[in-house]
Order: sequence, then structure tokens, then C-alpha cells
Amino acid sequence: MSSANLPAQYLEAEEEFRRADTAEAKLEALRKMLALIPKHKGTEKIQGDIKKRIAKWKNQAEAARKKGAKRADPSHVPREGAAQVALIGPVNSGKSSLLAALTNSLPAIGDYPFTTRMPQPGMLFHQGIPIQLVDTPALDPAVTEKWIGSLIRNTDMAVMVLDLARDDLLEQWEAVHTTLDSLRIRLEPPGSEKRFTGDGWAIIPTLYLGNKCRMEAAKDRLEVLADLYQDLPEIHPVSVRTGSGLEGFKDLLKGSMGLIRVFSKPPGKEVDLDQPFVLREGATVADLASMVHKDIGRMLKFARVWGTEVFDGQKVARDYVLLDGDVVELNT
Ligand SMILES: Nc1nc2c(ncn2[C@@H]2O[C@H](COP(=O)(O)OP(=O)(O)OP(=O)(O)O)[C@@H](O)[C@H]2O)c(=O)[nH]1
Ligand SMILES: [Mg+2]
Repeated sequence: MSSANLPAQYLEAEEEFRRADTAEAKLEALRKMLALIPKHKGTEKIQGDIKKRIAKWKNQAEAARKKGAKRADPSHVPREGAAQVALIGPVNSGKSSLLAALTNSLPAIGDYPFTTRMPQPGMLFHQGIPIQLVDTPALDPAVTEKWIGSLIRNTDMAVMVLDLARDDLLEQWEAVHTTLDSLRIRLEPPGSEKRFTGDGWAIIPTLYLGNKCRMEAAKDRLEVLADLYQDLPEIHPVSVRTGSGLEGFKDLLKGSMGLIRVFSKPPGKEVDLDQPFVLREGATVADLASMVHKDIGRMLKFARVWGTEVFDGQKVARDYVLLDGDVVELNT
């Protein structure tokens, strides 16, 4: 294919590449070229070539960054809320759209690949539980930088957003998992324990979403995937655009992280149901007391609980294991 057949925007990006005088700017231009080049047989060689050059300039950019002034580390997103969850996945699948739909955050959303370049957090509140979602750049073997691996390792769990509108869903599936392999990250079903193995792998509990589930043939694509991979994780269909499946997703998220809400009530006073304490499953009355105040934790004598497994106001000991929705009166 001669360059005369390439779109003007692509040629502009190529010119931008020639003019760029830093590794970062070269990389930026190459990514633009990859996004703009028409995707068909005739351009496969050029696409491959661009990807190789991206890999090269990515290394250069990383080296320059290490040498240069210490910048803020993009892999470190300060933790807020009860848990931190990374939104990961292939290009254009709707990760940023999901963040925008569920939080007050205003990420860039675009119908072109690699819209997101930097992590962006947002807070999701579900039944009074604050869960921090972190939007991330798309996972792609040619362009993903190492810091994304550190970011995912630092989170409590991941949500993989797949794009059910894509005919190349299978290739995307492979590409995303190859990228994760190179970052030494293995995904396991939600509810499994996040852990690190002796040989450097991180095991991250992950919930899979199939976004754009209202698009034509979305269901067929899911079935093809299920036929190919016997041990395919459960993929929950959602449509960020219509909102379908999102309430269910929030419930799944809360459930798979093992978070419970407990309400503390001062003796003789009414309970404030707008102010839950968020604890992990298995937490005890003593854990709650220390969370309310360290002195209360120390001086706690007994507690009374209103909930599902007790009669109203039942007296319980410090090691009583709390359940979601319990109201607890701490007595010191
Ligand atoms: N039809 C349909 N389109 C959607 C849906 N959700 C998102 N989109 C569109 O998909 C495109 C990509 O959305 P983004 O949210 O930017 O996707 P992303 O995964 O963040 O993309 P990158 O940051 O480039 O990796 C946009 O044009 C969205 O409007 C959906 O549920 N249905
Ligand atoms: Mg994005």
C-alpha cells in the first residue's frame, strides 16, 4: 500500500512523529498512527511495523523517565474508601464509560483506541459502602507499560471489561491475557484470595463484564468464547449505555469483596442508619469497637446486637462475628 492511500490524519501523525524531539512525544505520535491507520489486510505490515516502533520508543521513554526528574508515579493511586478496584481490559471496551456511569469522575471517553493514558480514580457508593474504582489504559501487548502491572498488583481486585460488540473479541481476549502474563498477573474468579506467589506472580480476584451486551450478536460472541475455553470465567453482560446490568454488577462487586455494613449505636440512643461502618466478612465486635474509637476498642466490656442471627438486643462477647446489617451497641 502506498502512502497515498493512507488517510490525511494518519499522514499528519507521521509528520508529528518525525518532528517529535522527545521519546515521549515520538511514542504519542506512534500511538496516534496506530489508532488512525485503517485496519485491513493491506496495512497489516505497516501496523506490525508501528507496533515494533512503539515497543522501541516505549523503552526509550521509560529510560528517559527513570533518568529524568522524579515524576509522580502513575502506578500509585492513593487509596480511598473500603476497597480499591482496577477497571482493566482491551481498547475501547467501555472502562472509562463505566467509571463515568458509576462515579462523579469525568474521564475522557472516545470511540478511538487508547483514549485513557493515565489512571483515574472515582468513588462508587453502593448501599453506603464507598468503593474506589480506578480506570486504567487499555491492556495491549504492544503498548502496555510496566507501571500498569504495579497498579493492578496494588489493588484489591480487578474488573475486566470486555467489548461484546467486537468481531475480534477472541483476539482481544488473547491479547489482554498475553499482556497480563507479561506483567506476571494471573486472574482468578472473584472471591478468591489476592496473593503473591514465590516466583513473582500476583493472583488478582477478577469480575468479568461483557459490555455493550445490547449490540447485535453480542450473545453469539459470548457463546463462541464459552465453546473455546472450557474454564471460561463467568462473564456478566452489561450495557453501560443503557444501564442494563449495572445494579447487579454493584451487588456482585460488594459480595465478591466480602464487605459488610454494620451500624454502631450509642447505649440508650437511636441508631444512625446513614453511617455504616464497613468491615470484612469475619470481623468481630472487637474489630468494630476499635474502628469506632481506639479507646472503645480497649475498654469494651460487652455489646448488644440487633440483627438476623440474634434476638433483638442480645448480649454478645467481643469475639462475636458480625453479619451484614447488624446494629451494635458497644458498652464500655
Ligand atoms: N453501544 C455501546 N457503546 C458503548 C457502551 N459503553 C461504551 N460505549 C462506547 O464505546 C466507546 C469506548 O468507550 P470508552 O469508555 O472510552 O472505552 P475505554 O475502554 O475506556 O477505551 P480506552 O481508554 O481507549 O481503552 C465510546 O464510543 C463509548 O461511547 C455500551 O454499553 N454500548
Ligand atoms: Mg478509557
